[in-house]
Amino acid sequence: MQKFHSISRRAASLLVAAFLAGAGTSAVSATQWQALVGAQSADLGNQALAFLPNEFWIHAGDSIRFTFSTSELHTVTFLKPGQTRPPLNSPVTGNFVGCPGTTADGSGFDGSLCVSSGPSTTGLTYTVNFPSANNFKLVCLVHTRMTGAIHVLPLSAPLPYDQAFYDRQAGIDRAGLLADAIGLEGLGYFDALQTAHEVTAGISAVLATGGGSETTSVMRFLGPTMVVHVGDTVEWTNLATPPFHTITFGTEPANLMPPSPGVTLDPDGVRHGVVGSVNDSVNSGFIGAPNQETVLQPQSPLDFTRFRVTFTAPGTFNYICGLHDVLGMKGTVIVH
Ligand SMILES: [Cu+2]
Repeated sequence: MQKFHSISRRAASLLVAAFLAGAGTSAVSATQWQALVGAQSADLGNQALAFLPNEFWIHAGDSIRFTFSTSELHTVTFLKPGQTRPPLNSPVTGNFVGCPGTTADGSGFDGSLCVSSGPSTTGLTYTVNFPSANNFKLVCLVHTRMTGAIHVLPLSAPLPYDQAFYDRQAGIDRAGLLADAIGLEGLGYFDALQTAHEVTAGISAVLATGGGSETTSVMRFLGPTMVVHVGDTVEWTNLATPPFHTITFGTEPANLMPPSPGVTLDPDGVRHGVVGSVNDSVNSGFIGAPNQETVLQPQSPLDFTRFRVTFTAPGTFNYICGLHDVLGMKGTVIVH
């Protein structure tokens, strides 16, 4: 009797131990990590187009909750490896393209099906789960030079960093990118001073971490207040690598990408418009330097980086960047 008691007690304690061990393992896995999407200055003019941080090492079964933090639009997107990057909006409908489309908050990504949020701003979050081990590329469909890397490791692998480390990384990156933007503002202003009647239409710089690229961008028209005479021509130059900007007078067209009818090309290839009344609607189209040279790809054409406007009547002419006026990217030309 005594002996039986001790065997059953030992069996019972072994059972309890096995149960506790089992419970321990499942409790260990599934962590929700936190990341920020973008950062901005108080006046919204300087934007960090970056995932903060833009590299994670996590376990299979974990998830990442992305918190959108800017008035500038961004997406959280995981394309399938090799999937063609879609345009942000359909040139036909103007609607967001995406995977196509968006996927539900909390979707799982394992590389077999694209996962994407819609274009989002401050206050929205988007969570992605990672059920299986692999290394994945994170992109934003609004900004080409804004990427990241998610390393999903098997449960048995130790993780190199904790959330506190990622928060510090995000803070350092955020501060660095916004500080760089202040430096770029000075450069953009200085550049505009080099020639008469010149405005810098945004300036940016692309940087990188081990996880991918990030862009710091000044979403402002920089340069002295533009006061000119009837017949004078003002020139805008976009010093940003992305993003695009526009110079838009009057009514904003539904599709900002092409220049408005009546805009011609100067012999040096620069788009040129004429404004003769405050009721005139003239749009530069997308101005910027998106094309990068890529080995084994056809050489890309020269970019439309500038826009010129001749003013044929006196008045005060307000204009906007049709893409970033929500961030305060606006200007005025006074013509005497
Ligand atoms: Cu973005």
